[in-house]
Amino acid sequence: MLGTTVIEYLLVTQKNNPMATGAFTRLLNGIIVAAKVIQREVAKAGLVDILGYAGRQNVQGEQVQKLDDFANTTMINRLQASGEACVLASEEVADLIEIPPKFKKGNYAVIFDPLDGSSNIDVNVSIGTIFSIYRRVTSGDGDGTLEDLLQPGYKQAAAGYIIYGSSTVLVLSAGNGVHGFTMDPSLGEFILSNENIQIPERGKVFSVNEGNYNFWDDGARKYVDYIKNPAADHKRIYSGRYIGSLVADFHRNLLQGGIFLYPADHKDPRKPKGKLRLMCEANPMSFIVEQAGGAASTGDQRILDIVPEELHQRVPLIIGSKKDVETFVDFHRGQR
Ligand code: P6P
Repeated sequence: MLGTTVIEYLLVTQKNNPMATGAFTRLLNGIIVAAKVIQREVAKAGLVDILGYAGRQNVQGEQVQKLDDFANTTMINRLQASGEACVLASEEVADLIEIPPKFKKGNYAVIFDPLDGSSNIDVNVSIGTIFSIYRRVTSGDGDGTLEDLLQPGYKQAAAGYIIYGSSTVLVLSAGNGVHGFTMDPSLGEFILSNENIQIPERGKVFSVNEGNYNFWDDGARKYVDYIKNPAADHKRIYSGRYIGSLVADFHRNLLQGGIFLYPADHKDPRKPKGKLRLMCEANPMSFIVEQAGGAASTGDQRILDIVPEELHQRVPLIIGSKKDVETFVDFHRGQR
């Protein structure tokens, strides 16, 4: 029912699940509160001295902006305080993040990108928080371990993102479809606005940084040449839309149809598999897109089947409308 808050929605859906104890709702409430706090800072980022670089680099070797730090600390604090997480990991932090003794430890492991697309902060482009939730697999009620996090994406209990744009929208899937909740600033609540989102089977938009064209392998180049050719057998004119913020590009394609590509490229020998991270970008977005009827692949395999080897590993990401992703895979495998 539209007009429902996200917590009311969870309580209703949880009511129908005898296994539900309220733990998941308490964990997600931690993320919701963090999102509200982050959104407040993002909204005024241009007004206070929170812009500019914090003068340090994150584990990816990228300059960290102050808002990155703030979002990271906020997510960590709220998830720890929820009492429902046993271990955390962040795109901004090299190693696992433990739950301090003063907090109860729960049965969920959470990995997140606290502010993805943060290089766009200074130019007022939409950015977002991305999160991925797993059930712990280690026994006991003590600290979680790397084993609780390095699970293949198909084992996610839930995944979602918050996009801080013209409006602030939480998109969430707990395995029963994908639902969007838009922040009502007058209430300070996320209100159900898009129930059971389904991505069109084929889109008319492609999102890729063509500046990397000469660093791609043949399959990626041939695919992009193909969709840019209106005389090709797809019989449509694709529009190129690339914002350079995964959450923004993904969200548009989820609602309107389309394909986002960050193929492997040979530009940076340190990143032979492309730029995007498996655990805190590719897996959560792939979980969501499959729940919405779409697909996500490296070109060689389904993203959600990848058995992770390390927290910050990178993967090629081809994601969006099912038929568009399938066509890319054909080109990638040299079958077209
Ligand atoms: P490029 C932002 O830094 C990010 O991780 C994603 O949000 C975005 O899709 C991608 O990098 C953009 O990368 O190399 O095209 O600037």
